[in-house]
Amino acid sequence: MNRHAPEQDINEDDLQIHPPKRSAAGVKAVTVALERGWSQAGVSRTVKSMLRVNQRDGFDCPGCAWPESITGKRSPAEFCENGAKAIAEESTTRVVDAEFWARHSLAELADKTEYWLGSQGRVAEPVVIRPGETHYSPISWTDAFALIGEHVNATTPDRCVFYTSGRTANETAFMYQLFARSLGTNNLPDCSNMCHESSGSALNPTIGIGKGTVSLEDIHEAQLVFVVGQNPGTNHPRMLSALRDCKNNGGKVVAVNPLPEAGLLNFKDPQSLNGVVGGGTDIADEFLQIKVGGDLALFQALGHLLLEEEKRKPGTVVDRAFIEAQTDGFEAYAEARATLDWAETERATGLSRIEITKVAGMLAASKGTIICWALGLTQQPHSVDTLREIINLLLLQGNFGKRGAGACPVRGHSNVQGDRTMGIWEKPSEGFLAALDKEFGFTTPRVHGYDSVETQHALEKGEVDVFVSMGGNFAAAGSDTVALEEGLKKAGLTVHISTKPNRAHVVHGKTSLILPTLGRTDTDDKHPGGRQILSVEDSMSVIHSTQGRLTPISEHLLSEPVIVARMAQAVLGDNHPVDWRAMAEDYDVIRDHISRVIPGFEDFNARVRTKNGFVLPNPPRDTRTFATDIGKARFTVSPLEYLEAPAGHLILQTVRSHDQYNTTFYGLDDRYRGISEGRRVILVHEDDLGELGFEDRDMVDVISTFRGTERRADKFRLVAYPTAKGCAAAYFPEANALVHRELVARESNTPGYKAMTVRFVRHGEAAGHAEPAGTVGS
Ligand SMILES: Nc1nc2c(c(=O)[nH]1)N[C@H]1C(S)=C(S)[C@@H](COP(=O)(O)OP(=O)(O)OC[C@H]3O[C@@H](n4cnc5c(=O)[nH]c(N)nc54)[C@H](O)[C@@H]3O)O[C@H]1N2
Ligand SMILES: Nc1nc2c(c(=O)[nH]1)N[C@H]1C(S)=C(S)[C@@H](COP(=O)(O)OP(=O)(O)OC[C@H]3O[C@@H](n4cnc5c(=O)[nH]c(N)nc54)[C@H](O)[C@@H]3O)O[C@H]1N2
Ligand SMILES: [Mo]
Repeated sequence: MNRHAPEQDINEDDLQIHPPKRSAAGVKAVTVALERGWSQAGVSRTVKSMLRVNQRDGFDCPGCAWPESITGKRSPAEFCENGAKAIAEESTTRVVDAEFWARHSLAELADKTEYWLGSQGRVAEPVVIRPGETHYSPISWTDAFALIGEHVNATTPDRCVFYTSGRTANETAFMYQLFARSLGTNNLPDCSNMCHESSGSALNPTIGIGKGTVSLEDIHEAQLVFVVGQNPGTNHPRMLSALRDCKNNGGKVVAVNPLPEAGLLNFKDPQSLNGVVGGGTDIADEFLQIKVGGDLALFQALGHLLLEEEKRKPGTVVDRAFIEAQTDGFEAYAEARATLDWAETERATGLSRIEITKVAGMLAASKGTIICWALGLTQQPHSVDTLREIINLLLLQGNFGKRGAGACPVRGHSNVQGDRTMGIWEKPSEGFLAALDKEFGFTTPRVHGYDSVETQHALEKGEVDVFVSMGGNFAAAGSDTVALEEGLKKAGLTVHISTKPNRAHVVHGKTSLILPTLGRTDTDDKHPGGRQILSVEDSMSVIHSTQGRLTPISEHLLSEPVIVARMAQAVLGDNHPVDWRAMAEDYDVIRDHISRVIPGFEDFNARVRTKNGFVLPNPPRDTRTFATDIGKARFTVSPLEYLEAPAGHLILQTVRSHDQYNTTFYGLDDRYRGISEGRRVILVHEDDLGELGFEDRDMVDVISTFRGTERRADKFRLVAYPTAKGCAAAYFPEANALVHRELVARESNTPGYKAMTVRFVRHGEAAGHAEPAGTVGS
């Protein structure tokens, strides 16, 4: 069997490169969306699903976590191109059934690309593969649950791991964590560990909540919005309408990114006349083309400049009354930022003093500033410091608890934030566990569990006997792909509760189950009380219902809550104090439990059925208070740190293309960046290519270095691209084999997916000499 993941879709001859686009969306976005829908699901399913997405009685888009308006009017088609592709991907009528598994041996599937696997259709029935077998084959649901029961009960709880990807609804997530904790483990790693964990690690101790503090209306009303380390044109397209509205109200936007992403520059709203025939809206008033990892230096410099301006014009920039009353640590912060080494700031950021000073002027003049960020800031060794520096900057001007101001981590998966609220976390708080104990009458474990990186270490050491995956594709999403796959194969049993086939199904434990489930778009009505609804939480803490309307493609699919309940019954037996069956039959029973365990969910069943759902309490936003251990918000002081590649090397970051959802691919067209029919590319600044002795389109092998060890991934095309100098970009997950699993963000343990040090050799050549690499501090 193939030891390495297949080299995805190299298509050496097909790769096409065009100049990057300077505008996002437009009419093309709608035509692409509809074409993808029709080809996957046919016209009637496509129309049915498109009309229900993000509507008040419809389903939550399985794409991103960007909110819908709860006060304003919704357009009859509240979708975007990439939301539409996510729906087409799920509502496909292609099926992966017994015949498929009989036709393709595992050895054959191991050589297929992720794109091929995902394109085969929806998993239609439960299948199993046991040691020595060459093919997956059908298994009844009853036997599948019995098999899980046998494996879990043959080992200890600390050797079982329960992973969650962020599409899981609130009700399922609550049952799933309850199951893990009933068993006796907090081994609940999730995709959030690899995503916004750094945001939570920075926000909780400084502002007393691990979530953003703005609403959608705040974005519309802000005087200044920063969009940092984020590619909204592709990953959160509906955010562009919010930024457009902000600009129409007189607001300004600053984009900070090493890549000139199309959506940051201009937006053509396909739902407005100007977007269809006009020039669209220019989004960024200032574009800071920063070096990868330079943001801490930038935010420190901005803090310094604001303090200087306050000295010049006392009482005009810094919100002294707020700082005095509501914060701690200002003096130390002001002292640390009193001086600045401009030469080092320019080197760290790749930006000029003039550019930075201009943006500081915009900040000083703004009475309401929002800073939005995503993964460009969360996946580097010093990420938590960078995010704390953002909080410093916001605190300085009192940008909490007032309209048009606040912190806005833009979350990824459509319910990743809700899953955390429901207790999917390896480090639960004592308050949460105590509430569970009280509700269910037993004692949940207090020992912290594994996060996703720790899970990877445990898998490699052979310390995991059972790995259950609620959605997701851990094999492809994690770092150090080759070692991770070897680790997964050591598990006694892997269980994948999935909608589509993926790499994790092919590199599996000694015994492996694939359990097919309903998706967001599917109706869920096989219950004594009839059709059930579920709920989700968006990036701005709004909880609302979601219900699918499409007929499931197979009669063998079970809903996620039913799967969790039956798994729990099989493992824990009939005398367990939790009534799993009642929850599976009627989701109101789950919501009643949640309403008694989790603050903010009082009267959940009634409120989830209101027109717009409800907003969770958020002290910084609602009352300008901070529920930290000291009852105040905290300024923090971090030393300057940035990424600097040694001679002959570049800093490599990984991004999503316009045609993918994490590890699933909708197609091979990264339209805005002008790259199509090939994903194994590395985008490099023209000058760097020359200095390194390469040319555009050269085929290279890539070597990453970390603390003297190397990882290698072969056959990438270099592409001359207008990225910041000294930095390169490749696609996730093709480049994951290059991420050493010990390269992580301090405190959050999030993999350093945007912080690799790499060099290139001509394809097939020996690796050459490694040089030490790392971060620079002063
Ligand atoms: N269509 C679609 N939508 C999605 C997803 C998807 O795959 N497809 N994924 C979902 C998920 S789970 C998530 S978490 C989000 C991800 O949303 P994003 O965070 O937008 O995703 P990435 O593609 O990782 O883009 C990171 C951006 O940060 C920039 N960047 C990289 N390094 C730095 C740096 O050091 N500093 C700065 N300032 N910028 C940097 C990159 O150039 C890029 O523009 O999107 C969600 N939505
Ligand atoms: N190099 C690099 N690596 C990264 C990142 C990066 O930026 N760079 N980003 C990281 C981030 S932000 C994230 S969130 C992770 C993503 O990691 P995951 O969340 O684990 O990965 P996905 O690709 O989103 O999972 C896709 C699979 O989920 C299943 N699925 C889809 N919908 C449903 C559903 O409704 N129910 C169930 N049960 N299953 C479903 C399908 O089988 C599909 O194959 O990757 C991380 N890895
Ligand atoms: Mo994510």
